[in-house]
Amino acid sequence: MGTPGHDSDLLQPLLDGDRRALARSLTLVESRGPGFRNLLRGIAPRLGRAHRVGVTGAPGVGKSSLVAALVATARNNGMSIAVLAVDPTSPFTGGALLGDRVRMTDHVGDEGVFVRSMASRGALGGLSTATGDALDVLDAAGFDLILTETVGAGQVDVEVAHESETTLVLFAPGAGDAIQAMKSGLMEVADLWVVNKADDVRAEKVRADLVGSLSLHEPPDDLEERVVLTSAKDGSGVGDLLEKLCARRAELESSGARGDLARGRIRRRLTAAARDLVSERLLGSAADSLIDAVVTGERSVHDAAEDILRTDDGGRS
Ligand SMILES: Nc1nc2c(ncn2[C@@H]2O[C@H](COP(=O)(O)OP(=O)(O)OP(=O)(O)O)[C@@H](O)[C@H]2O)c(=O)[nH]1
Ligand SMILES: [Mg+2]
Repeated sequence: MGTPGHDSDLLQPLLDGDRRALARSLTLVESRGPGFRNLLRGIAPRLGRAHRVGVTGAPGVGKSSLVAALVATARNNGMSIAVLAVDPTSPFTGGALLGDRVRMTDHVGDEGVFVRSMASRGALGGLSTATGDALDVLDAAGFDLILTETVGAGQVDVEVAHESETTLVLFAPGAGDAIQAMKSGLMEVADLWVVNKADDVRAEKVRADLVGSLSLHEPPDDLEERVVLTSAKDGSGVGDLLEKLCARRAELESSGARGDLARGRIRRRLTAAARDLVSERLLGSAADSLIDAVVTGERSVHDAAEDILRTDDGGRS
């Protein structure tokens, strides 16, 4: 079934947990290679198992270190875990991400851990589309937890947060700035706020300041609960954070909010996918005659836009 050649053979091994098939599936989907639509169609009925968690925060707050600590803790609790490191600036696997990988060497040979970096500048179809598709592939591969680390640069993090069910925003003494995070809209998308580097004596003050500024915007009842102190260095608080993640997952499930989140994600992705298709058509020669029609005053821009939507795609998909 499907396209001739080897890519159609990826689906079953991917669903069976084959890690080579997983790596190749991610490459296929990222590069929009032949058969990528078939693959995504094939995994569609198998989605929804993984808890999708975004991890963000200013450079140097300890995102990668905390991710590594969460991986270790999750493995000790028998959970399988995938890490997707999204770097919007690097056209290839940059130095920082390489460093992130090195910290994961403890888990080499462990089938329950999978680490992948995504250089999203090269990703066709835009960052959120690429991230959403990659998360689907990882979900279909059967992981309990998927952590997506982003660089804390603003819009990218917000986009990735929209692809996540739970978003952690990290702070740390001496690095990062709560006010900056407020400005970039990250505070609004956070579900849990993490003050990392709790081994540093200044961490408690960062926590208190954070609770103080959050209380201006957030309902006060569970605020203290949603601010978590961790040290990726000595591991303190990491178990507590994982417990909170598991509790939130259970709560999302039982309240029905998880389904609503999925619908919200799908609405965004559908919009993006439709926009991509329209953009593709605008690159095609059919657009030239429409442009001519607008130039000569025969059509308005808005009429021409509707014409594009009516254009037959020639059975391309
Ligand atoms: N004392 C202390 N240092 C930490 C802790 N977590 C991380 N660090 C240190 O902080 C520095 C930055 O850690 P990373 O994990 O690379 O931070 P990051 O947020 O991933 O950084 P970028 O990916 O560059 O944005 C490193 O030198 C870490 O060793 C912690 O809990 N306590
Ligand atoms: Mg990092």
